[in-house]
Amino acid sequence: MNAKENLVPNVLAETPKPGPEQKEIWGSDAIAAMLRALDIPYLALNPGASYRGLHDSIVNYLGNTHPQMLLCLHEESAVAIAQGYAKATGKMMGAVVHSNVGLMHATMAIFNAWCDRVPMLVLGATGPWDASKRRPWIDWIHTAADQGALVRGYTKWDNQPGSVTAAYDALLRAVQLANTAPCGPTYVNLDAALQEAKIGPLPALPDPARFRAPEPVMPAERLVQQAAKLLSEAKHPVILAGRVSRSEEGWKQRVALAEKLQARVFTDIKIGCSFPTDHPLHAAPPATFLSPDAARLLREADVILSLDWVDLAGALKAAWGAEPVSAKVIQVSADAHIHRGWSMDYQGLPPADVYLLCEPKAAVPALLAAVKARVAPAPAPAGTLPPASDVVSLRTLADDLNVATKDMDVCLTRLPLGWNGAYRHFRHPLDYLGTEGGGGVGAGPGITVGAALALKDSGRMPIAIMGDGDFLMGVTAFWTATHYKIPCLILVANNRSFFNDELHQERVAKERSRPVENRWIGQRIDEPDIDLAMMARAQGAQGIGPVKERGELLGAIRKGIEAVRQGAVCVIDVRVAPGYDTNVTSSGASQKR
Ligand SMILES: Cc1ncc(C[n+]2csc(CCOP(=O)(O)OP(=O)(O)O)c2C)c(N)n1
Ligand SMILES: [Mg+2]
Repeated sequence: MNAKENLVPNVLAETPKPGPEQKEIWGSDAIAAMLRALDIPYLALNPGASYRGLHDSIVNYLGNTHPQMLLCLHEESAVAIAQGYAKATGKMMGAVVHSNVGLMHATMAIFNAWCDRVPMLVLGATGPWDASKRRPWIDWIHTAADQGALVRGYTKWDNQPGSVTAAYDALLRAVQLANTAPCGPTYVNLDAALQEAKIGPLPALPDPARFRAPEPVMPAERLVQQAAKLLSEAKHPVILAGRVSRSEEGWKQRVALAEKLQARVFTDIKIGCSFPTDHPLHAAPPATFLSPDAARLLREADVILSLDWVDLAGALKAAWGAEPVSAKVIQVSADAHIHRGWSMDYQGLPPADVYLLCEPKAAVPALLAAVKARVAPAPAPAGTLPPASDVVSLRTLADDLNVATKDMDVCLTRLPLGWNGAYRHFRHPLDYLGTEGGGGVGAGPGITVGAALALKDSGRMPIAIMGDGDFLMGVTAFWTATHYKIPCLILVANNRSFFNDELHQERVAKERSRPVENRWIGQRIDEPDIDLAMMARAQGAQGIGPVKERGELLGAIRKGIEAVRQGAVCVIDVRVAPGYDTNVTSSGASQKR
């Protein structure tokens, strides 16, 4: 390929030796050329014979750059890395998974990416579809009729192209659809025979600029006016700031809209931060479920503006229960375009008195211009926390992290289940990226590595705080970070348990008058106690801990930050006491996930 192209630099010198000049090319060379034309920067992958053709083309035809391969030890990590990258940038990268078995490993992570509405290109492969070309045994077990059915319930589109030019089209469409709001993963399954066919000269590549995702759809002026009138005349307007982009401009526009309306703003810990949590109009610490206090505040609203709130019906139910919702509801969301039969991640059906079927980024500037300024201020009560103690807990971990990162730009790539939204403020759209979307434990490591890849050399330090269960399920993702020199800091809130589910067992035991003290059985990760720092060191990362004393915690975090500044991946095993802050529990964090 043309060496003068403006290529994404290879993040590690995994640069292949050049081979002899070749006149003939192969099907997978053309597919690789199309991936470069589509500007896919990286392909996170675990290898497999079903795509050995494409693998060769990325290495020997493209020179392993733009896209560059990122080797992963598990397909679930490959997809989670692509998710983390998209969470931090809003842009897609690719993941490649081996025919059926690799895709089977990838499914949970694809589901998470779907629920999180991130753009992603997943490439797969199948043993030759033409049975006469199959090698005995292995190609047969790696060929499935309708492989895309494995992921069709949680991908936006899938296809198995039958020729190189059809593959061009499939990739163009897959990228366009994945990037069209609501964003999501798409799956293209590349027949091994198609990849390995000699095709002669490269078929002309289409110009991807002509197949881009559309610009955001603008809301109808009449609806903007209706919504603006409701908001301007409201006594207690509320904004539910939900799924929005990481753009600074969008952040400022939301702040301006809230201030012009003097509207209370709620945010959601399930998704990336959407509004400054220390703003006087911010209503309540972000949480997974509305706390009873937050629900009471929401109930005071007479007009609610939902900016693609993940579970609007659930929030209204928390506030109004079975009673009719007395507030007028303005729904701003394009999400209905992705609502289908298999997955119910679309949540309950909310009422909408005015429905703007568009993204918040299209509606907010229009509303900002159309609303009249309200004067009545609506100061919000600050979130309250129980007093800190000398025990190492999530709370003290948060306190010491806040001290250690004062004046630093940090991106929290992961937070554990028991996190209380009042522990730390978010003041910039990249301060916090939200959760995995689909409730799939084990996503934290991969998402962190993907986000850290996106933030490399940005001056903003990626820091994850994750449960030990989450860490252990996805731990080998950190090898990809050490191998490709992607610095990040991981604080494991290690309560040596799948603790969330201990709370469930406690609840069931109480309900059935059975011994609550048995709640740990089948939940506790103990005897042997796992040395998490050693699991980090085993993969070339730095490992600190176990940190058991409060007095050691701040120093350990500072040491970790310094290591990451020097380019390391660093894991700190923090032995937190089991237990969540009461207002997290009462806000429902212990409900079924
Ligand atoms: C793949 C998957 N398996 C099981 C669960 C059920 N589950 C929800 S939370 C949780 C515990 C997670 O443990 P950890 O990350 O250590 O956090 P902790 O509960 O201890 O705060 C489990 C097992 C899940 N959500 N996803
Ligand atoms: Mg745990």
